[in-house]
Amino acid sequence: MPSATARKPQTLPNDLESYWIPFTPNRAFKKAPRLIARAKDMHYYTPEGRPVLDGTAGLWCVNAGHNRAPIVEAIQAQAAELDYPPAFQYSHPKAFELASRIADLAPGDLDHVFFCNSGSEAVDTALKIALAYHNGRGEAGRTRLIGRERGYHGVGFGGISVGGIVNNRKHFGSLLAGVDHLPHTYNREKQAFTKGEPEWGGHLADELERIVALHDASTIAAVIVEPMAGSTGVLPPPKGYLQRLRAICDKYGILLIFDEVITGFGRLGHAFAAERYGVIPDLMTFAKGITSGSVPMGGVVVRNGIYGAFMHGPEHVTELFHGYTYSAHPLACAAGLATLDLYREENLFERAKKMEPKFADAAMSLKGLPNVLDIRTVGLTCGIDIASKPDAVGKRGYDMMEKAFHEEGVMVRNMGDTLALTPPLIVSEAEIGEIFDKVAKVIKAVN
Ligand code: PXG
Repeated sequence: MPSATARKPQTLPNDLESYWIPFTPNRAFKKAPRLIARAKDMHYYTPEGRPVLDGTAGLWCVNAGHNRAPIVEAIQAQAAELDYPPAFQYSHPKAFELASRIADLAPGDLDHVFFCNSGSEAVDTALKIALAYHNGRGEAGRTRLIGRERGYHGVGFGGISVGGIVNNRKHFGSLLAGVDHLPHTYNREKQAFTKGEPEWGGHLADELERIVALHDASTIAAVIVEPMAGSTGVLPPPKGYLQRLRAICDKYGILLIFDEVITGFGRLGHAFAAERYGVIPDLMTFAKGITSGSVPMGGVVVRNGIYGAFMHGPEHVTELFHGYTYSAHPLACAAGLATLDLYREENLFERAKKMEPKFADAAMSLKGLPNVLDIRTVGLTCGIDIASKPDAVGKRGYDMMEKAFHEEGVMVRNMGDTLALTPPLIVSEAEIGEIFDKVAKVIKAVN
């Protein structure tokens, strides 16, 4: 006899109240839930079995496509073999194997990997390494962190402090002290309907010179930017911008951090955006695509000189007082190794690069539809700005996302009134056509 309190398996929850859903209007969701019960390759399936084409790779993470057999099998085997060894003072072989594989993929001498469990943790880790690096070298005055307007670096206090999204900042007090921001790089007048990197805007990197002049280089630890700003609507870097940031950071001994949580693992047609732009940052964060979304994992890749700067003093003393219980969790490492194998066997990064022009053409075919103000593309990524309703900013974007899911069977992401399409890298040409046809219908239908 099952006990009275035993849980029954259920496909549809009968109580939606208890779960506080992140970054979601809870009351609207609970009136018309968007539930997903399973997934395979390019599709999600609702509990009723209705297919929904995945135009967003989940939240920009399922780069290899859903529930791929080699990843699923690697996770299953790992769960049966080793659940958890202590992450501090002990480790397990797959952690070292995965770190070497990531170091091989990363450009230049980005050769050391610190693991954590999310993009937010990766950002906090990178900022802390930057501060500790200067501190350990006797430049303890270098404490300022420079972010950028319209930047998204997750939701930790470090990430929201250097981030540049007002709603993510304004409710949460005074944040980190000593933070400044570069201007964002978007200008619709100069850049509208650009495929790839815009011609205009490279000079905005020189704003870092102004910030250095204001605070003095001796107070600045690091600059952090997304090579392509994802969450605020897909803003590819203007031509020459990242190269100029690198040169200014070098001139003043400021560390450059690329937040590659979205751009890592093929999204822009390369292992990392650093490779696409030929710019090697000092630290590089990753998450999402490392396991194709299957198990939470994040991390920071660090250049030799930075890692080396910590490796001195008595050998029994911990070099960096930082880490997480679940750093390099066996399930995540097993998933990461299987995911990297799959990316290599199926040449998924190159595939993304080859598909980029077709994807861009399909996206630009939406130019001229009602309310479409701008379309930007880079890699397998597209942002579409929709005119806001004067009395309800974000409403059109929200309605389009909802209609796309419930009526057209396609998943799109809305950030306010900007739609983002970022499909898994296995997307076919026909599926690209299907995604944009469905999005066009939705744009026409919502007024
Ligand atoms: N940095 C960047 C550049 C990100 O895009 C994070 C850090 C934080 O990662 P975690 O794993 O802590 O969520 C992100 C996350 C969207 C969207 O649609 C973007 C993210 C997450 C959810 C939604 O814009 N990026």
